[in-house]
Amino acid sequence: MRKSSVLLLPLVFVACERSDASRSVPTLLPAIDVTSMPTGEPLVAQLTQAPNVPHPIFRERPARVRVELEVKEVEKEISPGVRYTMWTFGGQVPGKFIRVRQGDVVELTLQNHPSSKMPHNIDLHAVTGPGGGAEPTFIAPGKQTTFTFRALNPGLYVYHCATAPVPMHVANGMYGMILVEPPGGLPYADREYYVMQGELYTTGKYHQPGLQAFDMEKGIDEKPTYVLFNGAEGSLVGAKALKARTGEKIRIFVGNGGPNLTSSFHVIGEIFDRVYSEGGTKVQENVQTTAVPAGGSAIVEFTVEVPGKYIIVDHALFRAFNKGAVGTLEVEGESRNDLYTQKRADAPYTGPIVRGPAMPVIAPAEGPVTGEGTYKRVCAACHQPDGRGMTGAFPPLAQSDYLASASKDKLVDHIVNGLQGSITVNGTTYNSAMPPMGFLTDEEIAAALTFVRASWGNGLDAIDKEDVARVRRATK
Ligand code: HEC
Ligand SMILES: [Cu+2]
Repeated sequence: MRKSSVLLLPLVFVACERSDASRSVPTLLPAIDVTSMPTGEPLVAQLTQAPNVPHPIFRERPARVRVELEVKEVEKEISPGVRYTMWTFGGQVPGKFIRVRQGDVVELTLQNHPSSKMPHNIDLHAVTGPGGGAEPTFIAPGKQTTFTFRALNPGLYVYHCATAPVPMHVANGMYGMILVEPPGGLPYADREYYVMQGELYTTGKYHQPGLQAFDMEKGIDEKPTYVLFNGAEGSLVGAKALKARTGEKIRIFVGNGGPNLTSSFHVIGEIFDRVYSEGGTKVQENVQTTAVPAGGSAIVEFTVEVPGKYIIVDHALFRAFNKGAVGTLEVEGESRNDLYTQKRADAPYTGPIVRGPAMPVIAPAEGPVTGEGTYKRVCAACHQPDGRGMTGAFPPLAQSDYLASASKDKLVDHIVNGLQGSITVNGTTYNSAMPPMGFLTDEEIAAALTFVRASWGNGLDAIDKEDVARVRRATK
């Protein structure tokens, strides 16, 4: 919660203490000094519209920073054929992204466009001071005003309009985010994006076409017609999808304007390596879904390994499927079958996949790798120690015409990637499945196949581990 002005004094004192302590520890970063005013001409903050984020701040010390935001009431398409008069900070929903540094003195000018019908103001959660700036920024249409605050705490903060009726102004799109970077900034990321969730309460049903009005009853009941990312259905799909390449580290600044719901923010098929929960300083690791409260935020970071389309959702799934809360992240790059295989052709249903004994528990290899050893340890449970298989379940390897005629590469592929579907061995049809055994080393696979090919009178030549390595690479 916001600190009252009574709390401001001890806070400044704590900041001084911290700077004293850091003096004894050699560091490249200057301690945060909030007792003296930054000098020099004010810098003009470059604000961005979602999903873009302003450049990181490399400044070594606090500065005076000028932020200019204009409130405009504009009719927008929120879904194909559905229109709504959004009240915006900067012409879009969510409002423009502001990026400053801890200790900065922010001079914020709020303009209310002459075409507006309502007065508006701004409450920034990054502000220390009662109301977060709401009272000094209250302005009628066609007016502007400036107020100054000091960004004392680092973090990712929501801002919103706080003019009565406040929930209506927020529901109409009056929310955005301000990032206050710690000294030294956040760790490097290849791409940064801005995604903010919000609800819309329309008089018409979901997808009912035409210009929709605000429905106060639905708002009070907390039953939104739409739950959207970045102000419109489809704002993050197709040509507007977020983009990345495999191997890149992605950071998403996630916000939730609400005004009512908590978001269960999730990217399908990804795990957040790091989450700055609630937009604060502590990092949580290996998170599937992060809770983003109304009027709150989270910074999520992850590296994308596998190319393809990742769907971004509020995992309260009716919101994703029936209220619009869907976005996409499209990742380009080399496929990674070692991490994730694509669907193979559908095989006819076969009943229990492996008939006969269940998959044997394979003991770890002991001592040097030999063909016979690997065969006994891995293959013999199904194909039997004498290689004669089991009628109706496991085909023979002894004197197998399939083995004799299949190419070496094909045999290797069967072991690495498994084998299923119908095959005929010595006139008998088997329609079962051999599990993939890619966990075996190249050497083990080569040795086992060489043993099989040389034993039981098969009289076939050796397969070497380079062959296995080549096939493995080719089928990746
Ligand atoms: C869990 C049981 C199981 C294990 C373990 C297993 N196989 Fe198989 N194997 C099968 C089944 C079942 C088939 C037939 C698959 C089908 O019907 O499509 C098969 C087919 C084969 C074939 C082709 C058909 C033939 O008879 O010539 C070869 C070669 C083969 N396996 C070699 C091996 C080798 C070498 C190993 C050890 C590295 C091994 N298998 C381990 C179950 C197994
Ligand atoms: Cu407003």
